[in-house]
Amino acid sequence: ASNTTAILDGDAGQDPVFDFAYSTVEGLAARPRRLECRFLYDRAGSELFERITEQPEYYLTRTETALLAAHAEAIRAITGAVTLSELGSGSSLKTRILLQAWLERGDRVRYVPIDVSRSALSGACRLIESTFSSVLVIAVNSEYRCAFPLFRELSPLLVLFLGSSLGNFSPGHASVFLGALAASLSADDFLLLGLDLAKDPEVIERAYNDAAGITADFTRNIFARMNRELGSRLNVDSIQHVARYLPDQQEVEIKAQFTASQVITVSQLGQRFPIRAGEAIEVERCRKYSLEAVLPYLESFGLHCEATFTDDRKWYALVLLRR
Ligand code: AVI
Repeated sequence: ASNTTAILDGDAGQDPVFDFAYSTVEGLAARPRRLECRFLYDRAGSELFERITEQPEYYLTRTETALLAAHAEAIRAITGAVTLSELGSGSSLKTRILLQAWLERGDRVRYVPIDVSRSALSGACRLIESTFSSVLVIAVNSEYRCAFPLFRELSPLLVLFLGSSLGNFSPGHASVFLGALAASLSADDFLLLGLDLAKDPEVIERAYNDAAGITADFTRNIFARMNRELGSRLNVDSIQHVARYLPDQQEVEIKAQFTASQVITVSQLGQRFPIRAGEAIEVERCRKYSLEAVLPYLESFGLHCEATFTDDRKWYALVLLRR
């Protein structure tokens, strides 16, 4: 008899459905119950999120895009002709504004989008290649952290982390992420962070309770995904989206409230979770920032503020940091 040794690639054993099942079971067994918001973004969820960004109440994307358009040249003047890399690039729509500013300075540009969604990456690559023939695109299909080791090779570099996505991380996760990201950058590399600022609670609550109900569908989609992938048989119509802004915590708390009792079955792992009528499960947190507090926090990771760009209403900020 001969021995057989199997060597698995780091990611190769990772089955996305198992990952979702395991995380769902962990979150439903916890108290208070909560789901990991990264599972909101399957194909249907990503499409719903794109529609959220078009809703009149959701000011974040529109404001950030306007800031990029107004300040792309100033950003390029500070960073010089660096490689652009984007974490969670999605459709790369906003990034085209920066690519345009880079090309106007006559540079050949290298763009490295990083995203877990292969379909979003290939769509973005096609779009960029057809719009900008002199941009070299190297797309990386992975979780953010798996791409961090590449950053040394890509320096000099500007990493983009836009959309206030940092706000969806738990405080612990945000600190680990920023520490690891800062450590992966070389001296004089840059990070451009998009951050939604604390403001009138009514404006914030409206953004997460749009009249067309798209954000509500986005919340319910994580349960629809359980039906599709985990063999759950939930009536998603009886699940209500509840989004409240907690001013003291500067966070929007998004919950799914069950209006009737139901059982969440995760067949792969042989688990059942009875949910009572009225019970709420947290699906997402969206932090809002004040520049006075966030700049010293970023500095504590060795990320030095080079410039901040805000709109007239001070609703949103682009923060350019240097390592
Ligand atoms: C992706 N992220 C920054 C969005 C936000 O505003 O926190 C996700 C979102 N959830 C509901 N609406 C938008």
